Amino acid sequence: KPKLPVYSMEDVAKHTTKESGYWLAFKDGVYDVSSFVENHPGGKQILITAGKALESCWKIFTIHQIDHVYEILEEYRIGNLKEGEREKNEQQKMDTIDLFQYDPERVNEKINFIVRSQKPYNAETQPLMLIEHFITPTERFYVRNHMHVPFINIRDYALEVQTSEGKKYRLTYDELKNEEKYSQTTIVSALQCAGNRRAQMGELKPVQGAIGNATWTGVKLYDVLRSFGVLDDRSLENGKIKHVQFYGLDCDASQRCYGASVPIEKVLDQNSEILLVFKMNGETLTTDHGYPVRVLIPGTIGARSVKWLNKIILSDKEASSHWQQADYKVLPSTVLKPQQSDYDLQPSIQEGNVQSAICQPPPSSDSVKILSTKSDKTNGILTVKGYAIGGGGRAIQNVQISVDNGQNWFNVTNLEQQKQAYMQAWAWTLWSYDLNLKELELKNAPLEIVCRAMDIHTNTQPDTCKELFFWLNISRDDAVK
Ligand code: MTE
Ligand code: MO
Repeated sequence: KPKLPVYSMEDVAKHTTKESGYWLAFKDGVYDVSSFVENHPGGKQILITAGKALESCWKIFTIHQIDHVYEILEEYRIGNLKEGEREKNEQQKMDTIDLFQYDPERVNEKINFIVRSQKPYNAETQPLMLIEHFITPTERFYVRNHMHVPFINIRDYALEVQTSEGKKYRLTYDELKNEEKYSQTTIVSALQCAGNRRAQMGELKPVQGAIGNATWTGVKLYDVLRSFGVLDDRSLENGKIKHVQFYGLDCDASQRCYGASVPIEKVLDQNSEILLVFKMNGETLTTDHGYPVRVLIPGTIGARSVKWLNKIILSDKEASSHWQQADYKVLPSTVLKPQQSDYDLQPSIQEGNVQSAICQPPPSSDSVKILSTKSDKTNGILTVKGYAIGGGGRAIQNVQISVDNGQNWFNVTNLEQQKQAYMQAWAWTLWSYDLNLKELELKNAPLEIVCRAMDIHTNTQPDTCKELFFWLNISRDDAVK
């Protein structure tokens, strides 16, 4: 034991900021790791432990990493831990660690977000608010986090690109935004969780989700990969690159990080407009939406648009993550007790399907039920509003509504759509229809209002979302909560 000042855990706990220095305790030592954190990009992970004892973080750092850290630590020793505190730390284990300490403060809760869970944070926009704006304001845009928000020091941030041969390249935030290096693209695109229309599907199985439509600015993934020369014809031809994997900085206790992948064909397709995004609605990405950089894969389910992007890996395999391998798959409804092999047989969901929903009046389930129209204050006019979106850039061709739960249909003529190129209709369609209840002579009859949409390839929605989402696996989400 070196001759050094003696500190208590109370002293250690006071050093959790840049100003006071980052201290931590381990075994019988006290360490000031400030300069380690400043100088080593990988060192930032250790900040989770600032003011704490490493022992209480066993679950975050694997034993291997602890050993590694221990070797480096001795250089940063500033003191000895007070008698008896070491034993207490060893008993304490996980209690003091809050993985969610870097989650941002959230103001949107004040504007009536529906918060499905706090840790991890999952919130969605109320239906009535959703259709108020064609471009969803960022503070109203749904947030879907599977884990905690990671700690990011922008000065250390660099995106890693790994080739199929394992060769690694790095790209800093400034390089990515340098317009002399990469030209920037801005698109309007909806982002939709595969579990959108959660309430409806929730009747079958509780899934979370939501949708929003925003402006995204970034550089084309294709351009970035090309700039590193990693998409050479030889690797493409010999099948070494079949998928592009993305991993976030949000990782669980065993350092398994959120990840997803898309087929290489999608990335090579010049129409696909996959972006490495750093701006949303004209502003720097917010923490919850993936600051500093996220992927946006327009027309594809939200799960593939990885936030807090850390690594891009070119591979002959899909991402190894749970979210690619088991979550976000649709099994045939005939599978009653799904086994892993059932998931293995099914492809991961990529492009979205045709989708539409009623937001006004607020839906109770798949439909809007109005039991009596007798005492309505609408002068006989009931305005029904909602959104529609096609997957893979396929524009919405028409939307229809029915007041008798799908027996008779009216064509919705009032569609708000953005002009977008063929197969690049990433934005949603907002629609509204004035139902003339008097004309319909339905004054006393209960109404069951439903909607449906068709895309330009005449794909339509199934009658209910039952078939489609019955086996959308959500086991991981349950486990996290
Ligand atoms: N990326 C990371 N790193 N971690 C996540 O939990 N969630 C995904 C995707 N990207 C997620 C992620 C899912 S399921 C969706 S629907 C979208 O991000 C949600 O994006 P948003 O929170 O910006 O609306
Ligand atoms: Mo999602």
